[in-house]
Amino acid sequence: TDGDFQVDLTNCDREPIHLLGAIQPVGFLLALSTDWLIQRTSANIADYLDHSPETLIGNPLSDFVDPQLLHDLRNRCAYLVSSDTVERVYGCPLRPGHPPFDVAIHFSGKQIVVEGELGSKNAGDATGTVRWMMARLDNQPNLEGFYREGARQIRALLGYDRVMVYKFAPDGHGEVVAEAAKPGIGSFKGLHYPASDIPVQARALYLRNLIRIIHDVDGVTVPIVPALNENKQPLDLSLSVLRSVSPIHLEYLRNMGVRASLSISIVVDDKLWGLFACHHYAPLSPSFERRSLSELFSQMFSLRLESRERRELVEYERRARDISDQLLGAVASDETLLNDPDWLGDILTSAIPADGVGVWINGAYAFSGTTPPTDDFRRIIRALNGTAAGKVYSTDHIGSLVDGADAFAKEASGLLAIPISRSPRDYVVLFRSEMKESVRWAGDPHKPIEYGPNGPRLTPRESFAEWQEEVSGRSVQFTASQLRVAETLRATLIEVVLRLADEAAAERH
Ligand code: BLA
Repeated sequence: TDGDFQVDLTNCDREPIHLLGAIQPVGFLLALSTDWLIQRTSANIADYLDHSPETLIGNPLSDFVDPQLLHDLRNRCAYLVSSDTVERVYGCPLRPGHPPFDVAIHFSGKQIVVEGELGSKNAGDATGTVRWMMARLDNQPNLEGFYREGARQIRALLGYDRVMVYKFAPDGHGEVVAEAAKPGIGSFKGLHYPASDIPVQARALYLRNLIRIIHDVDGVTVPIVPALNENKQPLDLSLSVLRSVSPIHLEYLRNMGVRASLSISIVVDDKLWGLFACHHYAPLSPSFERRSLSELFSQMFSLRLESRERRELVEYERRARDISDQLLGAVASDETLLNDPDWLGDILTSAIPADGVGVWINGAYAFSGTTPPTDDFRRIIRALNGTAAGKVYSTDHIGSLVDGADAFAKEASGLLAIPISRSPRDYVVLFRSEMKESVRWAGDPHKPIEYGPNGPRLTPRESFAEWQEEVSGRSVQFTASQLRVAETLRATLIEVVLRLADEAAAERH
């Protein structure tokens, strides 16, 4: 059963991170029936309600809290419209004369889950804050500035030492594309991390629950009692705001020297585009209200990102059409250009980033940039002839197309082939080098490594070694939009080739 599951480094993807049965020690949790009878509590509940779990369980919540709070909570329940909503009440004392608390409420199955933490000073003019944050974002002329401003705004709001914008690639690995950090702590910008650093069930959860906080990686977690209900089920903590996190992940953060973290999902087109990832080198607990503001900001950031990315794509494809017109125009006035792989390579890679270009026309070949050896190029061409005719073909793993691709993987691991005639087929092929050659990583090989109780795999350097395995023989993928551009270029090149063939035929007669 889930309760017996032992997590280790080989089964990360199966750790039931929503069923760990504990919260972080900065607040309390109550699980109630829909008629507001207490069914479970966090073991520390006496610190908040002056009564032990044994006294509370089975009794109505109304016996133990301020009627005003109960009233507010009942009201909020009406707003729990979807199963993934969490409602919030700020600054409400648990009992008259006690300090104010911030309280979250959501449904977990048929139970009402109430979580509270000591409230803090009101965050001020919340709408004004978000409006100002959005104005700063919208002022940014390009995506790079937009990411950077997003990181800065989150850092200004929450006060973490380091705030990163972490973007997922289609294969699930990620890159730090922007960063705002306290001076003197170095930079992670531009670094890549393996997909396995954030396992699949965590990614799935982060689509439902947009924000998570780790107040202190060394905090002693508080169990929820009873752990199992009468049906032997643990409490599903997917939407909990105090949920304790995987010991494996805590070890990872400790090995990075991080003491507290927070991350907020960036969701574009219903997919997890990336995260705002925040690190602090001491325990840190931004108020619930500020966390909620940062969540709202991230949702607006995501919407803006969606429209910016769409605009950027339109612009990119428009530029690519210009390039294709240029190509047509240039060859029309000087047909020998088509036999010049350097010229062709330059113009094609200005539209589609690649490390090398190979041209195969009428059994003759030419190269520019970093490409596989000639014999391998011939083998690749033969294999390409077995793919669908008249279509652009791409792969990030040439090894799946021909045998023995390991030998030249470093130079060429991925390709995009543009067929430019019918039969026999001629091709222009763009090559991409192996990803592990072309991206950067932090693990400093000169620093001594210290292993934690969960072993070396969780240090950045060892994690990188693992990642090198995962991406061995693979290039950065060609995107859908790059494939569309390649189709445009194919149509242009075919037009050129056909025209040249016609002219050659005319000359012969
Ligand atoms: C979760 N891993 C995470 C999270 C991040 C990362 C951001 C989200 C939780 C959080 O906010 O801290 C990874 N953090 C990174 C990366 C950077 C960073 C890449 O700052 C780069 C700068 N992790 C492993 C392995 C396992 C693993 C091998 O490396 C599994 C055995 C597990 N990571 C793991 C789990 C979670 C996680 C289980 C979910 C934690 C939770 O939400 O409960």
